[in-house]
Amino acid sequence: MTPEEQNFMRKINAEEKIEPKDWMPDAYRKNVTRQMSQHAHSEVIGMQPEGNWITRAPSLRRKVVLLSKVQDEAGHGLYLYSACETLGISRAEMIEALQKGTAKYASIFNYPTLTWGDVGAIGWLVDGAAIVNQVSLQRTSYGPYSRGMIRICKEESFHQRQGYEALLVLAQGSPEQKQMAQDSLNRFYWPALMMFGPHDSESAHSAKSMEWKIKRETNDDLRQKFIDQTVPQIEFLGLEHPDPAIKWNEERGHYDHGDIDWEEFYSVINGNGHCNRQRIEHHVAAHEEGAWVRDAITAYNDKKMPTKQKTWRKGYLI
Ligand code: BYC
Repeated sequence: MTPEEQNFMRKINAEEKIEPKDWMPDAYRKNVTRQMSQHAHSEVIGMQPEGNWITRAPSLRRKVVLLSKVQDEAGHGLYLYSACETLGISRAEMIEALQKGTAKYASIFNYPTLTWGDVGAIGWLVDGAAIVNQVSLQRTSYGPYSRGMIRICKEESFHQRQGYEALLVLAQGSPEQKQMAQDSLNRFYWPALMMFGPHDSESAHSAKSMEWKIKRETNDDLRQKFIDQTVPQIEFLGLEHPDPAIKWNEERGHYDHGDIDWEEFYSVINGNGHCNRQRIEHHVAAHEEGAWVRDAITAYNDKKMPTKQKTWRKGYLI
């Protein structure tokens, strides 16, 4: 190992954060950029399924809560894009990769939101799964990512609670409302488990990401945590568990569970989910509609800032 590599590994082993100006292996930079930019894309694309219900929220209170949550997701995307830019990639490049399909976003957002119950299920299950993952990522080795996660987790816990509460009201309502809650649980439970990624044995990036402490817990370990915490939540709602194989295993101290449909997972991440095309088309349209805002910011910046400080490219501060 070169002295630079030795110092990098010393920091990783000593739980010191890697900061933007520190030396880091190219493969580390590439891997954190990949994960963090895809995380940012997930936050931004993730606004669409819930945004679909803002105009149809069942009460003013629900509408205000949902608006606030969706705005939070935009904020999470912005923190993460900014944190990712510290690695030397511009926001324009990240967005181009998303729109061209070379960068992924969480598979869950390619499922449609058919009923109001789905909005509750997203808050409860999708944000709930995201929290399990992101609490672990608070200890990621890249400083800006770790600090971003600490802030994001605080907001996510409100998201999870509002979703669970919305489903609780449905589950305690009329038989039709309870059925709506059950149907949303049935459709979102398995895709929520897929959010943790493939099995560890199939995960291309896990070994290196664990060694470099980019990831602190493996896909399967985090998924198991989520499965375990969800069982009593389903019981409290008085709903049926969508997995008939779910069973407490005294010896393991965890729930055993049925198999995930990995064919479905790979089909969705390869672009063939219900909504993949719609999500990207919508993002492209919104991005084009917003071009005048970026142009206006660039023009304002050109006018106001001394030449030396001008660090804008294609409408983004870099
Ligand atoms: N969906 O080697 P692996 C939110 C890809 S948003 C799509 O295990 P890794 C919210 C993976 O990228 C919060 N793709 O990868 C927002 C890789 O492909 P590439 C979202 C997936 O990175 C709005 C390949 O499969 N949270 O909460 O070690 C409203 C091999 O996988 C998925 C995050 O983004 C998937 N589910 O581990 C509501 C967390 N799984 O890049 C809520 C941050 C895997 O080689 N990300 N792939 O083309 C992570 O923790 C990790 O990236 C993952 C995957 C655990 C997801």
